[in-house]
Amino acid sequence: MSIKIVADSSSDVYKLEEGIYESVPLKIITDEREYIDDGKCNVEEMADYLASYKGKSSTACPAPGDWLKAFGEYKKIICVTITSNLSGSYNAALVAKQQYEEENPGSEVFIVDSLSAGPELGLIVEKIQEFIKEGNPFETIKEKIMEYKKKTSLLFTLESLNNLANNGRVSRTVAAVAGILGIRLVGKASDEGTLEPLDKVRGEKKALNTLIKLMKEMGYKGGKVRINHCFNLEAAQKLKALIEEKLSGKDIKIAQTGALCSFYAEKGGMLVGFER
Ligand code: X90
Repeated sequence: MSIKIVADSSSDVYKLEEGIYESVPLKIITDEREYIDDGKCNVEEMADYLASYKGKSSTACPAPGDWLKAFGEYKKIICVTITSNLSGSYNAALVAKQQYEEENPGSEVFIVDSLSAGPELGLIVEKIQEFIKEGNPFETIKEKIMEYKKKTSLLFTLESLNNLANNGRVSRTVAAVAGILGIRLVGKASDEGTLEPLDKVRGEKKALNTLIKLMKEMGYKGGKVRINHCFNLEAAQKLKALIEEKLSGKDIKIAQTGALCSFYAEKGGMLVGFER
């Protein structure tokens, strides 16, 4: 039995080395341009363009048809979406699931609402791949992945929340905190899948130390960490070293955020997904 994993592009996972996987793109839209987050998008060019663009910019989640296309011809599909509290992606996947199962008797689509974004989805996708590789039945994978999800978290540090506020994903009051030069907002994905501010700090060093302190408080014990940064490789590398040194972290990987996460995390932003 082959199982297909499908995730939206908020996961920053565009392909997997092994297994059957497909990423479904979100889009970044301005009055003049449209960027499709398909892993081929030039994120640096997009960031530069947006920095000089004065008009409105927004994003769009996949339509049910986009999910349907990705489901393809598979009998068993596991689908991972960005938090349903900030995007319509989950609902679109749900509509696609109903249609797919109706049109393909015997098929099943299981949807995981990550209640998160970026590297926490990455961890979930990786784990599903692992469960499939181990030869677990579909039913077992469904149970195991929901258990796993309870033990993963997302922390972030953001230098600007302009795009989040302009698109109604965070209140103006929260966004204003990071509007002051040099101030970063440190927060987490809440249990409801919203942005929960935890601290405001000045400077990179303070931000990194705060992340370390929070990871410890949240129960990190040396498990997997995935750091996705928006043009801030140096800080990501420093964070990795700190996690290794202070929290005995071992399996830590660094990646650049894709188009959707880069749009919202903005330059300097960092997303940290980890196992508790
Ligand atoms: O449907 C759409 O158009 C997409 C909307 C996405 C809005 C949120 C994206 C967040 C990206 C920013 C920091 C991490 C926040 C995590 C909160 C759960 C990453």
